[in-house]
Amino acid sequence: MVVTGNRTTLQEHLTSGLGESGQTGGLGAVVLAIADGSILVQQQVRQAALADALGTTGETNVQNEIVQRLDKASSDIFVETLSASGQVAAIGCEEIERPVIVAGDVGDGFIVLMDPLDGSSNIDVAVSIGSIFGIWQKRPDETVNDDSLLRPGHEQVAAAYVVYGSSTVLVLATKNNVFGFTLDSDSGDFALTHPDIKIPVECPYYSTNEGNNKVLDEPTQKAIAQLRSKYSLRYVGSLVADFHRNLLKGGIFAYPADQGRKDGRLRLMYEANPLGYVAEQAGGAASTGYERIMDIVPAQLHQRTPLILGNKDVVEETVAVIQAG
Ligand code: AFP
Repeated sequence: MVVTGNRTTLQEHLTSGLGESGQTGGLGAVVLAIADGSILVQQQVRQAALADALGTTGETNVQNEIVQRLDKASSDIFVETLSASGQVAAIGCEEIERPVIVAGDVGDGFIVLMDPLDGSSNIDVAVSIGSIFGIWQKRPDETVNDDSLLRPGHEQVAAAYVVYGSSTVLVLATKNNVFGFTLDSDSGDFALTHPDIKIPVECPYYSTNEGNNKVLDEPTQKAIAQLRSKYSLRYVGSLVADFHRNLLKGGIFAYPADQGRKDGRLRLMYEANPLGYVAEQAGGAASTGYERIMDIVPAQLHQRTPLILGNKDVVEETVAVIQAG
């Protein structure tokens, strides 16, 4: 049954509604490549057990993490759809050590940094996972090389993520605009279901790995204790799923630095920058605890960062406790 009705499709939105972004068809082609890839990925995610495609490849990635077979499949799918869009000059991927430089002239095309399947450890147990994308415009006349990908988050022109949950939802952020589209699996269209998303002022939830509390420094323990005393805990362990809930319902996500991980756990270019950009366009904020995520000038493609992300007021309160020492 097709339930899309007369809702605006993603394609229609991209044709008419890029609004304040100042972007036109080129960005639209990149977003459609993400949408097309995500439809293939969600099919694989939903059928993985049946197709005997769960489990690991037996390899570790550049982050020294075990590669799941679906990590590899998702990475291959998005590299292919983005490369075929004709608008992408280079792709940085959590699963691939060096950037993929796409052959051919893409004019003023785009650079995409992605985590093709976030939440790998949840794949085998049917818990929500997702894909994350940060999108930068190539500098005019630039010949793209590995260093072209090392751009700060505030230079993103768009960011997107897809949640593979009880429904498949694609959220697209451009300047001051965040829209959510739900996949109608019968028609194959993403239809607008969440227009003009703003993080609610109320903040019912905090999301953090409470098991790490003992290895946090004292100021960070105080900050988490403050969150614990005021809000309900919700923690999926897939950043996309935790962020998506907090974006729609109000909430804060925290994966701070700890004694063993001075640089935090999450990746700046594939997780913190894109979701920080989405949060800011929806009225929220993203910080390391000491610095706005969007202002970090990256030194390495795969670098990690502490991340405090969500309702602006609560991010600011949390950061203030950390900085007070
Ligand atoms: P995986 O992709 O290896 O499952 O990691 C997921 C993740 O990067 C992010 O999505 C979660 O928020 C975070 O790690 C969970 O980390 P912990 O398991 O240490 O809480």
